Amino acid sequence: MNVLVTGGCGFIGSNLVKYLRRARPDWTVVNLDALTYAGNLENLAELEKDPRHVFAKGDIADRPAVEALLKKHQVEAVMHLAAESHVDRSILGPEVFITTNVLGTQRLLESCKAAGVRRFLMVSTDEVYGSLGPTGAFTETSPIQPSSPYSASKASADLVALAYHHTFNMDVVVTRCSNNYGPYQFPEKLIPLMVVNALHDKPLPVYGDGGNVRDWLHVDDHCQALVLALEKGAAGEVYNIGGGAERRNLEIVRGILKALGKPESLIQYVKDRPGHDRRYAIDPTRIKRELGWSAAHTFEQGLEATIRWYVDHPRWWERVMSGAYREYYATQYGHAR
Ligand code: NAD
Ligand code: TDX
Repeated sequence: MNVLVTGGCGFIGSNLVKYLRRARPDWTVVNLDALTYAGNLENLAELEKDPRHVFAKGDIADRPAVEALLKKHQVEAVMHLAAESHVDRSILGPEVFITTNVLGTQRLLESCKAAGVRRFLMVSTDEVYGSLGPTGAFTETSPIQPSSPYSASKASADLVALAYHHTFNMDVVVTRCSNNYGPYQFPEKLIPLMVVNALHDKPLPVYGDGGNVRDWLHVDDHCQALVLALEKGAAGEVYNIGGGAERRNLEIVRGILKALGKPESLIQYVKDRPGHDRRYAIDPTRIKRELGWSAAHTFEQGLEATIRWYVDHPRWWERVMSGAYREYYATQYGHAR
């Protein structure tokens, strides 16, 4: 099968492209990525000579180019991950979130419709459901109540994708997952930011009282769930994906400091994030029962391996944090394909 992955040079996307090459070696993966600050071709350096990974630099919103790409490679299925993904950035500058996540998704859907793509997997987030109190978990029928410009843009995009199913009979499946962690995550998200700061003996900025809860999912478990949803999910349906690992932010930050042998005095409580959701938790009953998915990683082992990965790859995070290198690398490799 020929599959298009959008955002395949980002954190989850690059892990997904590599996962697909391992788990579905006979598939050709076309990777469409605009290489924003969050996209980095170096994440896929090991696939540079792989004929079954085709990189195309481009914007999901560029209808003629995307339609031509889909037709050229006879793409049968799309796994849509390209997005602006960081909540704090959406508070500082919401517009690009609407442009990329909402308009970009709608244009991509149009291109897929025109090119006759058979299935469209929309990768969404549990943040569309808003915030939970101390108990309970999100199910697929929980109300959509996003709090941030980021989550509102993702909610809009996944509703537009479902509307393309109902209105145009497109075969669309939506997944909504909890917080991912693992290698290659840009050091602006909680876990890699805290690891990198701790390694530099810099303060670790904890928002509010550090009591906010996230439900952590290892990126490889997420990738496995995405492939199952693509292959076996029912058209027009939503599947929640959660790792069953609820942790308070402060617990995680303390765990990172302990693993690195750094003092808790590095923790710095800072002004809370505006509109900060208190708690997320996913009820993954549906994907477990209907698609046979379960998480293989325990959080403690996964976190330890992730911390080790950042300790072992300082050149990766130093480079992705330097824009000049990213530009250079794109010129050397990205445009060559
Ligand atoms: P990321 O920010 O690491 O990567 C996003 C990728 O999309 C980058 O490679 C970027 O270059 C690309 N991109 C951005 N705008 C583009 C455009 N207009 N055209 C083409 N490519 C573009 O994001 P991530 O953390 O890997 O998240 C991937 C997807 O999963 C997103 O849709 C996000 O909303 C969703 N998600 C992420 C998490 C998480 O914990 N990271 C949780 C739930 C859902
Ligand atoms: O410096 C920080 N200090 C801090 O206390 C940062 C960056 C975060 N936090 C807190 C805010 C959240 O409660 O840590 C928690 C996790 O924050 P992020 O890593 O920014 O993730 P979150 O806002 O939960 O969103 C993530 O999960 C859902 C992804 O970024 C989204 O793309 C995904 O949809």
